[in-house]
Amino acid sequence: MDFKGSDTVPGPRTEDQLPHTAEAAVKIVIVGGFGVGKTTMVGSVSEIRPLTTEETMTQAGIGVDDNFGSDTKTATTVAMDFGRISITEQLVLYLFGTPGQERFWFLWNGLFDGALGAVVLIDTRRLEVSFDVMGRLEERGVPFVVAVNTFPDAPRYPVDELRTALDLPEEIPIIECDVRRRASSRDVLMTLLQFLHALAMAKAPA
Ligand SMILES: Nc1nc2c(ncn2[C@@H]2O[C@H](COP(=O)(O)OP(=O)(O)OP(=O)(O)O)[C@@H](O)[C@H]2O)c(=O)[nH]1
Ligand SMILES: [Mg+2]
Repeated sequence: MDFKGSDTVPGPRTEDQLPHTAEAAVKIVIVGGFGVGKTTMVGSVSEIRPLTTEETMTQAGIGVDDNFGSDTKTATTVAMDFGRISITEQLVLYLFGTPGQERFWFLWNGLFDGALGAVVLIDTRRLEVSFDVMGRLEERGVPFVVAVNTFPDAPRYPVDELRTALDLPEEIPIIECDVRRRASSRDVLMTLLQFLHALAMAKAPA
C-alpha cells in the first residue's frame, strides 16, 4: 500500500499552539444583533487564524437576511466564530462569536455555557435588538460590557443618552470601538476584563 506523503501531514502551526506559559484560559462570548460586526471583531483581534462558520447570503435569504443597507456584507455566521488572544503570558482568552440572525439564536445557550463574560456589540441604527441580547445574558447571569461599533453612517450619541436608551445601570461600561481595528477590539476586551475583575473584587469577602 502506498503511504507516500503520510509523513508530511502538517502538525499545528506554531502560531496556533498555546504558549507554554499559559496558566488560565477564559471563555468570552461576543454577542449582538445581525451584522453588527461580531465576526469582524473575532477576526481582527485573534492571534490564531479564526474559525468561522460563514455562509453566503443567497437570494432565498432576502427579506429574512435583511442586511440593513450594508452592501459589503455577503455572508452571515450560521454556528459560531472562534478565536484566541493572549492578554499576558499567563492569561489567554478564548473568543466565541455568536450568530446574529434570530433563526440561529437557539445555538446561543451552548455558546454561553462556561462563559466568564460577554461583549454586547451594538449598532446605534438598530438598538432594539440589543434588548433581547442583553436580556438573555442577564437571564443566564453572564456579566457584559457594551461596545458601540461606530459604522460611519450610524448616528453618534453621548454615552449617557445610550445608557438611558438601553436602560443600563451606571456600573456597566459602554465604549465606542471600530471592530475592524485590532487595537480597538483589544481595548474592548481589556474593558471587559477590568469590569470582571472589579465584580470579582466586590464579591470577595473583606
Ligand atoms: N464601515 C464599517 N463596516 C464594518 C464595521 N464592522 C464591520 N463592518 C462590515 O459590516 C459587515 C458586518 O460584519 P460581520 O462581522 O459579518 O457582522 P456579524 O455581526 O458577524 O454578522 P452576523 O454573523 O451575520 O450576525 C461586514 O461587511 C464588515 O466588513 C465597522 O466598524 N465599520
Ligand atoms: Mg458573524
